[in-house]
Amino acid sequence: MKDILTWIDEYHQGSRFGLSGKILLKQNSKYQEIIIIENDYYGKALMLDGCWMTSSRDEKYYHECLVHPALSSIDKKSHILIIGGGDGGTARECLKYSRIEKIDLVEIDEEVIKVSKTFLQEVGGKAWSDKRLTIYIDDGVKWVEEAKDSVYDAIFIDCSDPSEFSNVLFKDSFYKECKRILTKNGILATQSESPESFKNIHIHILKSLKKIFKSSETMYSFVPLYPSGIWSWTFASKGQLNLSTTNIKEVMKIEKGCDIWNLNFQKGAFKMMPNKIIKELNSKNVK
Ligand code: SPD
Repeated sequence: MKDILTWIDEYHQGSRFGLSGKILLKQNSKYQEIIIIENDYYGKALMLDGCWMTSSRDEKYYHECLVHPALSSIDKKSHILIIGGGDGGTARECLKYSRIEKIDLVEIDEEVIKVSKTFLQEVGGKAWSDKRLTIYIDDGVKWVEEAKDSVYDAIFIDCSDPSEFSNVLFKDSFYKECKRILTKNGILATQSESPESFKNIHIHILKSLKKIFKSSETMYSFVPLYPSGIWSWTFASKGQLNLSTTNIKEVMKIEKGCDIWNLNFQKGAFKMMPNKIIKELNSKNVK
């Protein structure tokens, strides 16, 4: 007998972004609804509280862009913090660098990790068994507030879209605490939403980081599964950002192992800011 195919949609501003397939899991954790669907083209996809998070086919569009611009510019033994990232994709990309000594992954929802390990094994891959990775089931905001000054060389904010539950991860107070716990030239890397389908929050993130850090830069690319496709990642530092300048042998090797990111792709991606976003960033009317 044929499997029954169901449509699962993310509803967004009068549109829906859907996948059809077989639902492998639908459950509520303490924090959110978790769905896994298996689609012929995207593979297995994870949805949290009605929003697509990742899929085994297109996750590299997202994780490679979040991690490599930052880590290909850090040329020293490093201690990394990942906030969220319970599917393991960000940790997997970080662990490609031999100079990463220790990663603290702080995920509030243990179920996301369990479900990802069960259904999305290829996303976390070998990261889950790498001794450099330690998982803490905890609140990322509290973790950052309680961390000592200047302890992390890079912080990756791998969070969901803003919601009642995740709003705190987009606040100035949180970014200021991240700045405090970064080393002198440490880098904050965050997914910064879509300039199209989440324009207001996108502008808010860029303005906040520009105001709080000495330097910040935004790159644009696409994540096919997310509303409108176009997505962004922003990098900030209390020192001068010099992204992907450690053009050493290891970076070249990592580039070869990537599906999406490479140094040339990145060069273009940092020049892709749509004009309407430039205008809004330059306008005096703060929203
Ligand atoms: N619209 C979805 C934004 C989600 C960004 N985080 C995805 C988590 C993948 N590790």
